[in-house]
Amino acid sequence: MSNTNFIEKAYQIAKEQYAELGIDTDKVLEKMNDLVISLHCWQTDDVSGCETPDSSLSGGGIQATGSYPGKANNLEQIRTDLEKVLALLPGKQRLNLHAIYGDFNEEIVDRDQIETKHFQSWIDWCKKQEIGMDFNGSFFSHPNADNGFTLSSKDEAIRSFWVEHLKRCRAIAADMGKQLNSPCVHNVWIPDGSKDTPIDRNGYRKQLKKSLDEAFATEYPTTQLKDAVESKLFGIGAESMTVGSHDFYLSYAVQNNKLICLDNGHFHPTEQVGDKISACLQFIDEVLLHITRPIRWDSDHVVTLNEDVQLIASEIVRNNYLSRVNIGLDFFDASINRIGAYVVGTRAAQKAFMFAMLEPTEKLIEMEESGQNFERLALLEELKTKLFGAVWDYYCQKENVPVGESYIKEIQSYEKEILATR
Ligand code: RNT
Ligand code: ZN
Repeated sequence: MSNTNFIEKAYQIAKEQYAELGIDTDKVLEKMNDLVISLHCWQTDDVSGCETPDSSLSGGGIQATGSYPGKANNLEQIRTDLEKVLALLPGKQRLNLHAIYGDFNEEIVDRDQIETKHFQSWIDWCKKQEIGMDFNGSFFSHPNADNGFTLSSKDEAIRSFWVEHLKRCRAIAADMGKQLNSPCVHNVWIPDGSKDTPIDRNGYRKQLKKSLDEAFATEYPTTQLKDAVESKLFGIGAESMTVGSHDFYLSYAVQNNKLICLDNGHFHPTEQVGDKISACLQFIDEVLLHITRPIRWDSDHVVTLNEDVQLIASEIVRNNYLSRVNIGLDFFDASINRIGAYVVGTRAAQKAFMFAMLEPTEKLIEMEESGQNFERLALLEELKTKLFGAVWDYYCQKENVPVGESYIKEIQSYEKEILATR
């Protein structure tokens, strides 16, 4: 039997199995079209960016570890790699770009000088790929970020430099959204914080609020731009206090009708972002997610299909929140094949959503409401070993991308033919 037939046959059996639970797998495959994942550009080059020929990551508590060969060294290589990634993924994606990835053409353009023209070739690239685009101001790897404070700085020259950066990034993001006919989510994450116990927590938070108010003063239509703010618990070198904590940004988002960005690497280990979605969405219109896998001090390991990610996906699907949740990824691993990291991580997130769509939620709610909690637990456990893999494989086949582990070989050839020559 050919492999294609085998996959179809397995799918037919899975379809019958899920039908017994009242789930129509064909409909689930259609619903997967509603899932759009924003691919972060920064896994291609360990968050180095394109500002100067030798730009490299410094400061800000983001640290890429590893030196696996084949890292992208310029815009062209970044795009070639992203095209490979897109070709190996089923479903729909967007591009999530950081401001340090502009097309600066060997010119030195400081962060308070960037304009849409520096990102036009990216916008055109996205047009060609038929994908939308998201954007991020870059408040790290810069001399003005070296003393630990950016938008919350008490040094007026530094603070206003970063306010200008944010203003420009929002204008550029709105242009991206307008040109691509799809609202661009602009996310603000700053590394600001303190290694040791500070005295004036309040002073820094006041500064941050003031900076955000200034930078957000210009309004753009929501068809072009959606503003998000991202909190963090701690960073390397900022262990004692983070200015932009969750309390700070959630309050800011509620008061100012902004999106809160929930990065599941930015909370206490026993807190679950999956639990926060229905809490936040009672009060704000939309959230942005940075799906990742925190390990000890690191918030950015490659995503795998774990319970954390599953709860996030299940909560979104159960409540029909796909249209109110913007899904981004945030990981960077420099110790393995970087294209492989993307494909493993993105497919893991997609699997979590498909798994969620294959859940008989109404049945489970009925059990819950009638106090049948043993039954609820048992069914949830049984669902884990249903024929989910057969539905996933069939989906990949239908989408014309490598099925199952066969993408490993494709990445190995890409490594031999392209990455090894860098
Ligand atoms: C850092 C934040 C932030 C960055 C990217 C590069 O802890 O998660 O989102 O990872 O902006
Ligand atoms: Zn993040």
